[in-house]
Amino acid sequence: MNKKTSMLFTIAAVAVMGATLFGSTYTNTQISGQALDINKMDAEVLEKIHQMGGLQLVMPQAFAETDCGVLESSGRTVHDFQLTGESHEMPLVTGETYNAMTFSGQVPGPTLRVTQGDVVKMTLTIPSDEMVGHGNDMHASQITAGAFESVNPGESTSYCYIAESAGIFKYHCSGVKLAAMDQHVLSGMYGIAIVDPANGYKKLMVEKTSGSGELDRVFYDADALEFQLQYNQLYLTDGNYDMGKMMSHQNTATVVNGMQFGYVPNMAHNLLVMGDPEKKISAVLQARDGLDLEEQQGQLLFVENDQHVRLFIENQGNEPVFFHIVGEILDRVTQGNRVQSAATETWLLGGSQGMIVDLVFDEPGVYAAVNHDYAAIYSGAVTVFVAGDPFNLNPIVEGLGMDAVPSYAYVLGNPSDAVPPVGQNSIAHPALNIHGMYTDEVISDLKANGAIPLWEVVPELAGPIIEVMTNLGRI
Ligand SMILES: [Cu+2]
Repeated sequence: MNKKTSMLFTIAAVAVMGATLFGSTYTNTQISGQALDINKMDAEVLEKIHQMGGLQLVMPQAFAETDCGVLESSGRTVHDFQLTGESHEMPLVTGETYNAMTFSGQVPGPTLRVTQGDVVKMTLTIPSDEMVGHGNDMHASQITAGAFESVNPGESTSYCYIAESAGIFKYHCSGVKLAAMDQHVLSGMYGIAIVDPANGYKKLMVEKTSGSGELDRVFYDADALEFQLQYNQLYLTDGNYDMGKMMSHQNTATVVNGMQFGYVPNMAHNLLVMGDPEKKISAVLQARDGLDLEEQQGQLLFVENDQHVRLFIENQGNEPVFFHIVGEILDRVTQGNRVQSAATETWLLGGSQGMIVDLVFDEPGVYAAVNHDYAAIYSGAVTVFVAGDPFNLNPIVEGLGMDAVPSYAYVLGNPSDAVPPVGQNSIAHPALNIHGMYTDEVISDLKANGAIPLWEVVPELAGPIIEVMTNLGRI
């Protein structure tokens, strides 16, 4: 069947389907008895239909180019984005586990970062021992939904597209021919693509007032220290996805980057701040306290004061996100490549909506990013930022033989799952520590790439830290 005949066949099929749906008006016989006799279809008939005014076939030039061969040799930068669809048991904050579905052994899946106009070649492979098929719907693409067709176990499929629009975009499993898509996404098969604007990010303007009350405009360079935060929920019964709970919006956990209460203090922070690893900084929040939790242990997000910080935030879930940072104002909110707001307290993200928040933490301190829905806060949506040196830890840092630091990231690193790949206006993080919903394989890859397993390093440093703190009279 050549292309033209195939297209006509589709028209005939649609016409017949229409006849079935609206059987009282048109009958199958009427339709086939009029013009759509596929055997008699030729250019003349096409022209007749065209002249009738209702139907015009424009194939295929009007469609976006998606042919991988053509796009790969188009001269554009090509990103080979390879994912595998894998089911794994993953830990919960309660110490129990749940049956997770992942892209490449992590929740959320790996972040793709490209520049507007680049070509993405997405390849999804499903290992042969996986029980079900999976697909990948990338919201950064503008191509036919047919490309997101599920891939069977033991098979691999690719599709290509040009990332035409800048912004942050969800990607997610499309289930098995759409069936159980909710289960797959809410069990962990989601991630983001960051498409940097072709001309880079804009400078950040922050309005302040001088001592006399006059308005000052402070400009920060486009380069920023960047983080990614993805909000979602779990709907579980005995460690398995519970569709009934999802349908009634009764989630069992609110997760940020796949984890409940993932970014909270742990015993190392207790020691440094309170002088005792057992004395909790926050009795309420420290659900992930303990070296034995390894990469699941709570970690904090460290930034400098007066530093341009850029947050990529996506609502992957089924509930709204009212994004707010306790003690801060969101200096700029961008969606796509358009500024939506400046100096705003909270910004609302519906399901499958993302935004870029630019801000500067002026004062040394502790700031909690929350979903300002109290149910979400108390079920896991608390992410603690520490700006500058609010606990006067630099004397301890210097006592350990290091230079004073502008943020604790220079000592402890920032959590690997909260840091996106480097883009064209990224300030490099001083170090990364291993933190996230990862399989052992992902953890060893991170180690090989230089991320620090703090659960191994901190016990070795505990002795020297206690000695310095004792000498300083802090304990
Ligand atoms: Cu899936």
